[in-house]
Amino acid sequence: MDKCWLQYKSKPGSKTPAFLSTIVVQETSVLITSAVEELVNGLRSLYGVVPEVLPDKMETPHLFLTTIQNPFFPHVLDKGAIERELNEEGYLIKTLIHDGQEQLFVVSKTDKGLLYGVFHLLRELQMGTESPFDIVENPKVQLRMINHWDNMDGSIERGYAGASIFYRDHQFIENNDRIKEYARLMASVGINGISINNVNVFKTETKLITDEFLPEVANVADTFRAYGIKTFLSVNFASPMVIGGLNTADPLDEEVGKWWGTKAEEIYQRIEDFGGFIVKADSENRPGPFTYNRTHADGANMLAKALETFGGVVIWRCFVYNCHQDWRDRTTDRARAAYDHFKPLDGEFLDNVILQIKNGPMDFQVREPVSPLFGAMPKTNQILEFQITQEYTGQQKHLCYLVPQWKEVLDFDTYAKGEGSAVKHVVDGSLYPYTYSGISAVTNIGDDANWTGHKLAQANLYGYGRLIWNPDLTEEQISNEWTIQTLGDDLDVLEQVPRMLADSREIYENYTAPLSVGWMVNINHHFGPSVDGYEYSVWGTYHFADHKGIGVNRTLSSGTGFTGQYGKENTEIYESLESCPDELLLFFHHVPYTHTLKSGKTVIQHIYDTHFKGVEQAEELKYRWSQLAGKIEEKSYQEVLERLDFQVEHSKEWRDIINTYFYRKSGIDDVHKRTIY
Ligand code: GCV
Repeated sequence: MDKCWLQYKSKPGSKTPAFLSTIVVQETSVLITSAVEELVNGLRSLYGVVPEVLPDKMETPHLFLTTIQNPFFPHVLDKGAIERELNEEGYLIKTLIHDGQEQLFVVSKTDKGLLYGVFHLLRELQMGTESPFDIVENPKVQLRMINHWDNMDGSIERGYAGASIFYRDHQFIENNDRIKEYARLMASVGINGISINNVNVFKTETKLITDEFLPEVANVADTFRAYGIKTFLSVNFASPMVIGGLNTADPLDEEVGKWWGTKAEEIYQRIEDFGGFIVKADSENRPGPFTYNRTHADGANMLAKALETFGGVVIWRCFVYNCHQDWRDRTTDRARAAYDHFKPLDGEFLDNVILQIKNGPMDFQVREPVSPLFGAMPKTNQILEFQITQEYTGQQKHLCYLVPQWKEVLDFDTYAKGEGSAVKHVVDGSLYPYTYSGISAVTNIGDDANWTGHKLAQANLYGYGRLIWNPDLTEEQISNEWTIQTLGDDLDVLEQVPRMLADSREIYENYTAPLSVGWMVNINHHFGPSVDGYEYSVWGTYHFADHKGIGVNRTLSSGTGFTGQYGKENTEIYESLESCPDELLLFFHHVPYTHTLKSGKTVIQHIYDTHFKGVEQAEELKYRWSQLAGKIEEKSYQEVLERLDFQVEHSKEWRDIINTYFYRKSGIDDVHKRTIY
């Protein structure tokens, strides 16, 4: 099994710093056991020596792990200052010199903070950082979650890296080893919550909250707990009918409320720190409160009441839209849906309800604007949902590093409370006094030996964790860290790989759907080009290309009015053709192919140019990788090479289909007279 970024490969000639040969730890807990185990194994692997673990303070050099709860807290440290500086999950890593000898302290308020501190220290050591250390870290985001779309038959909805690590044939997999390795990986980047089943909750999965499966859910929760991760479940809103014998799931029905109350009690009896429920309701044919003419607030609050006494939360997804649209109807705009449904309910949700909002108003396209719902609900807890799994971004067969996209979203200014109201401040809870806030994402892992199918897609998983710990980290810092830890510190590798990652999203964007129009994929599986695949369908995902032009008019003045859902400053930017950024043009405007972009090119020439360029860039990616032969472990090298090879061929398919389609539609020649079919 691939160790991903937790390789801890020894460096030839590296000497164990004296202070790492003894670990002093005076407290015990499951989390501290994990921290010590990580440290011992990590140091053994890095330096080839097994450090001694002692319960007593030493005069000789050592590494001291301690929380501020420790009755023997070392007096050389300023406890008051540390208490002020750290939050519940933060830590301090500090070198002090005592009698001319270096001592290293990892200090936190809680056991979880200590575990995070240990992972950070190991990361520094792995990256070759040398003492003295003086690090203070606090995660900026409270809930740092991963969502699984795993089904109990072992399949994963939109999974591109093998089968589920949790389930097979409608049962839990008995051996927990893989889950433990996963928990280590996730804790190492600070993930603190994981939902373990698909938000589309089918028949068997509905029973995850029954005695049939709860003992095994509890088992998984034990494994995650040892790494500071809370377990969540996606639930079926119709459960009272499907497994409860009731004839309604009406959220205002007393029996329904009672049923969920009893359920919650049963769950918490087995899993004391259970995180709560994720709910996809009235979305893509899943049941929900609309059946009973109730609102999303009615539905969410009913579940929230059931979980309230136990400290659980309801994470209610805002991915609600009409998926039975008539393509002839130009007045309904799917992009408007989340805001239209949820904004009017601001203030109606209980305190332990959190709305989970996808980053864009449509659905995880390679580029789309940021959802206008962020910042628009000051009285309702919000978390942001990203998609690490590459559903629309090449399905882990193409290289597409998503950290740049996520950073754009987090840095986007909503202007909700004037300039500086970035999405990152909504989801870190600093813009409004939310009780809960955070970031969630659909994971990209499966049981493939390398976890993510495309080895380089591990960078997305790593990058997600690191970025949501601190949204101000630069993309470069994250990709450098990942590369050194995963692929080693060869100078050529370090020169090429982070650059390949950095360029990859734009490359993918270049040869796929242009200028944010999105969706030109084959239906259902969403892989490969099909320009009109979704054009005459029920899904609300149209580009409206005809012989004159393309794009969706979402303006207030003459379109669907979607631009009006943003704060005034953004409405103005998107509303006007002059100020709308080129890369988002076709999301907001329908324009003739001859419309001139800010770049000075016409739309049609931009389409041709980017598609030719995208293929050249894909070829270059492959070339850059091929230069690293012999510098990267052979199996990974070959696997990535194969995928890059596929990407090149597939990008040609994209280029030729897209260019040919628009050439035939528009009848306009490429000014450079390249081959278009
Ligand atoms: C889990 C998109 C995906 C679906 C997914 C849905 C969602 O529509 O294609 O597979 O369902 O989003 O986020 O609920």
